Parts: sequence; structure tokens; C-alpha cells
Amino acid sequence: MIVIHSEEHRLQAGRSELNDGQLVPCYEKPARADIVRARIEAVGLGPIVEPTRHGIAPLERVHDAGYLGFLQTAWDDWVAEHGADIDALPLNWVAPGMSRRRVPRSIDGRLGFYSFDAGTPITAGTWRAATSAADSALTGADRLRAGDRSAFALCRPPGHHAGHAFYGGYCFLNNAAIAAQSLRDGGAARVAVLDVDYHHGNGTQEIFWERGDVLFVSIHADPADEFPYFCGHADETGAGVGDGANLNLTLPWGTDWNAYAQALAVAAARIREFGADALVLSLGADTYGGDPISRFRLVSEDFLRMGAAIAGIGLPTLFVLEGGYAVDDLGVNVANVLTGFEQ
Ligand code: SP5
Ligand code: ZN
Repeated sequence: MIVIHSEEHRLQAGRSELNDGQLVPCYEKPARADIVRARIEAVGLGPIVEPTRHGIAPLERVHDAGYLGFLQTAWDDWVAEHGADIDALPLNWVAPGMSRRRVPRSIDGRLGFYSFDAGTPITAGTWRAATSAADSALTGADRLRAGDRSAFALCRPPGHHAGHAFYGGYCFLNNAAIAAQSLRDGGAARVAVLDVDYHHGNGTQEIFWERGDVLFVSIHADPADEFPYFCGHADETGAGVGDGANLNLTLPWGTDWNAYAQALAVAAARIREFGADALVLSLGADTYGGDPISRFRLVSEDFLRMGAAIAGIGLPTLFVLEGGYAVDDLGVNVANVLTGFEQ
């Protein structure tokens, strides 16, 4: 399968994130994409091509124009206030009952206004890296439209936590949602997004919440115990014409392949029943037992089985890289999903 990848991912290289009460080195780092690329080359999975630039219009189909404007200038605004030696992190947020009527003028205020965590630093290269990732996903969508059975957007920063007008969870632009919308705009009547990242894809859920034409299915750790904590519960099923087009399958800490495979079978059945024309697969490998911030117990061979199960859905499939922080094993685990799909 064709692999779409830009070196510009490297421009997102934050120093630190807030975790367990301390600033620690960012888990979401350039080495992640490098090891995936190396493994793809080693197993000869397919040609690696550069994304084509798609500009801002397909981003505006999914994200708020004010939010995109904020993201474009946030680093310069931060530097004007704090200098270029520190990454931009938000400091405070609105709680229910506090007014959210005005976008603050202050960069610190706007960082809080448009984010939901302190784990997602904005740096000098954030906008360019994030747009390169969106362009990779969009180029993959173009390939499906041209008739390819599959494609892999080997991109970072990831996207599935980013919503219509917010960033967080290492994500700025929702690459998978942007690609799904592009497939719709290109003529697919119905699109399914399946999210196998360990964390709930809260951004994708929010973007398609009231949409009956895009099914969102996510398999993830129970948000009662796990990030992003505030959504991803099984009773969140969508609203309006989208009621019933959102399916959250929650699993407990310690989940192994046996239980995971059952959830994946439920997800596959729902996607088949929906009658989608294409599938966008949010591919996080942080379900791996060795992941430093996650608590499922998949082993590397399980990712081959995961790929085979995804192939069994029988749809043209665009894989989009999301999380996975056990860097040494990330290349094998991600490539295993793709080779499992192809076999
Ligand atoms: C794309 C993606 O996978 N984003 C995940 C963002 C998760 N950030 C919060 C991680 C919190 C980890 N806390 C537990 C650390 C164990 N000491
Ligand atoms: Zn994740």
C-alpha cells in the first residue's frame, strides 16, 4: 500500500508536557515517525511518497476558522509575550458556569480558550508540522478516491483528540476527520471512522456528533479511569440526525487481545451494517503492553490480527497514524497492522 509521509513532522518537537504533576519530556516526539518509517522500508510495505499540499479549505470543512487563525499565529503571539526559549502551554481553562462568550486578547487566555490539556505544547514549527500531517491524510483520501484499496498516512502530530475548535492530547488538526470529510466531499455517500487508539477519539466524536453520514466507532480505555476522562462513555451515541452514528466500546485497564478482539468484532459488524463506502482507520498503537502511558496488554503479534480483522470489514481503508509511545516497538506494531491487513 502507498505510504504518505512528510519530513515536516519533525517541526513539532515540544520540550515537555505536564504529567503526574511534573513537566516531563514529550511522549509524542519525532522519533516515533522515524521508527515507523524505518520499519516500513525494512519490510518493503510500499512506496513512500510526499503529501501534496491541499491548502486551508479542507481544514475549514472540519475546524472553526477562528481556531485555525489562532493556531497559525499562536507561536508568534507567544514569542512576543514570553520569548522563543519556552514552548507555549496553557495555564487555565473555563469551568462550567464561567463565561466563554469572548475570545481573550491575551495569548495565555487564548491558549486556555482553545485547548483542553497541558500536555500539548505549541512550538515554532507546530503549524507547519500539523498541516503536513493533514496534507498526508488528505493525499491518502485522494488515493482511495483514485481507486486504491488502502493507503497509510504516516503522519504526526496525531489528530483524533482535536475538535472543531480545540486542541489537546498531542493533537492540533484532526487528520482522520479532515480525510473523512474529504472523502464525503469527493463523492462517498457514507464514511466510517474506526478509532483503535488506546484513548477515546473525543475530537472526532465531537466533529461528527450530529452527522448521520459519518459513523464514528471508537475502542478505548474506559474514560472513567483514563484520559480524556470527560467523554468516550458507552451511552454517547450522537445527536439529531447523528443519533445512533456514534459507538463507544470501552474496555478496562489490563485488556488483552481476547477481550479486544470481541470489541473489534462488534465494531466491524456495526460498520458493515452502516453501509459505508470507505473507512478511515485512526491507528494508535498505544494499546501495546509496553506503552509507557497506557494500560492495555496487546503484544506485537496481536497487531497482525488487528489488521486482518480490519481487512475483514471489506472497505477501502485509509490508515492514519495516531498515538503509540513505546517508540522502540512502534515500527513493528504499526507495520504489523498494515501487513495483517494486506495478507
Ligand atoms: C494521540 C494520543 O494518544 N494522545 C494521548 C494523550 C494522552 N495524554 C495524557 C497522558 C496521561 C498519562 N498519565 C499516566 C502516566 C503514567 N504515570
Ligand atoms: Zn492514544
